[in-house]
Amino acid sequence: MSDNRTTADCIVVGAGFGGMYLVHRLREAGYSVQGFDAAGDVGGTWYWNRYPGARCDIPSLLYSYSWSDKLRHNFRWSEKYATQPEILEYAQLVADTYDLRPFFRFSTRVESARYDEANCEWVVETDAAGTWRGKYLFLATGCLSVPNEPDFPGQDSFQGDSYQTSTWPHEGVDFSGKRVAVIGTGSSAIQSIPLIAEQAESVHVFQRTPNFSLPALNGPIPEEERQAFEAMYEDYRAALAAGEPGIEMLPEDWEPSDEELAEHVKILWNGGGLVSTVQIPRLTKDERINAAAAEFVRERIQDIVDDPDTARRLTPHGYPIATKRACVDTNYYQTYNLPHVHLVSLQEEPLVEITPQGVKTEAREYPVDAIVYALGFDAMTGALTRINPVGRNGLSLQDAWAEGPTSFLGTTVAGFPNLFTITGPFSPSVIQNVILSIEQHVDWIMEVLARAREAGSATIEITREAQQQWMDHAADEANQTLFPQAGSWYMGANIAGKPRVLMPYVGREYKQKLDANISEGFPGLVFS
Ligand code: NA7
Repeated sequence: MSDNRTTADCIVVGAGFGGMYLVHRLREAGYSVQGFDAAGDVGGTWYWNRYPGARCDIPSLLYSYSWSDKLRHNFRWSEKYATQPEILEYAQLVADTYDLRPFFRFSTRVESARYDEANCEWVVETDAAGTWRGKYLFLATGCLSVPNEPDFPGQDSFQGDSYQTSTWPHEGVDFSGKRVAVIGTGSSAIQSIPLIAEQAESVHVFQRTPNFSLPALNGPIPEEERQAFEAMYEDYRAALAAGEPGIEMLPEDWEPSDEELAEHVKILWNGGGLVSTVQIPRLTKDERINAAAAEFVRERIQDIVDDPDTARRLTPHGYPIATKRACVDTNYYQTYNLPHVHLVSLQEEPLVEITPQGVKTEAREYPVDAIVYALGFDAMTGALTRINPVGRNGLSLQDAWAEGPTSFLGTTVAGFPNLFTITGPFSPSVIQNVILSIEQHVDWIMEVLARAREAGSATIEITREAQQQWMDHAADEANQTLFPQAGSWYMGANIAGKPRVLMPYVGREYKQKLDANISEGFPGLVFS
């Protein structure tokens, strides 16, 4: 927009799938909207994560908005698990179809935000568009948007090229003839290593914790599968609306014999990826079920990897499967059978420093031409605490969250009136299809705003009591699971000093609770 406005009813931070759907709905409801994103265009995490092999780990047909038939009919996912360029293309189609770009300022970072209590509005400082004021502030900043920056001794002395998977060069990288080190073995590394290995002269992978990875069995979507999905689409949408997962499931109280269990966990190898983990009832709750699934994957690793020592080091132990997000790969374990690909276990030889020539562990120095850091993200709260909104009585979010995040439903925080988070902590967010999580939050927020508009309210705020009740309930649900046993980014364990708490809400009936909150007249929310 080329006007000189510096106010809007609604300020939206983030032009990923959360921000785009929200802006669309806000506009439709007649609010004035100003969005900001530090990226040069829409796409959120898919704008930045351009590393080789970057893909969705949810089937593409499901990783799509369910609110627009127009988009569904105008976009054809080509593969079962879509590539980053294709997902970005989809995001661009969303922006084009609903004319969303004029409502965003790109290449503009929101640096801070403060609630002006006297005027009941948020004051937002940006790096490229000055100061903005808005009645409502929406942080659609994504769960995986703030990179865990490398901080190794000596890293600035490295004379080769350094890359981060999460901020990959737009022009791509050619590793032909290069000796490459990859540090990290999360999803980003597991997706990129097989492709880097296709080009590089040698690859050394520095692994701190082995991950469980499931085969994607990726490929073009067969026409009959596409048609079958179309045929059941309305049922699928109805299931989601009712708060059901919309995928085939066994009953939650399934009590298999050991033989039945051993047979059923084989679905982890059928290409369903994360969906297949959900199709094993109580996988993240029941030790016996989890152990059988974990053992099945361990055996597959032993089958695939030729060198027994490499297989042993690749085999995850010490935490239940799926309590760190399982990875979905194409030829990851197979890649270690290539003679020029080597696995270095940082548990056996801890990393000491980066030298001008390469990577030095306690055992030896590995000379390389390029280092790829695949270290993950300050997940779920990182983007929120970096903006660090200051709410009532001058309390900042960082201070409010010093002992760990707080939230009601993952959408709003006590002490921060008129502020909403999309896929915030204590909502399912990354535990379910995140596009679905986004839609649930935006839809709930629109109901809340409608109520405020009807009542002529200046502020919307959750009470501390209601927030505490939700947090207690979320903790209860978390404690019935195996998730707290893993040092995962779900638990904040990948970032030094971050409070350890299971951030995604893992109860089963989240959508039902959102719906009940609406139908019961928003208990806990104060409209004044
Ligand atoms: P992840 O899954 O957080 O993986 C990061 C990896 O980097 C993981 O193997 C970490 O080991 C490793 N790491 C982090 N810090 C270090 C240091 N200091 N030294 C050595 N190794 C380190 O991030 P991704 O980007 O791969 O994937 C994130 C999500 O994106 C993924 O779950 C999908 O949802 C998509 P650790 O396990 O912490 O020992």
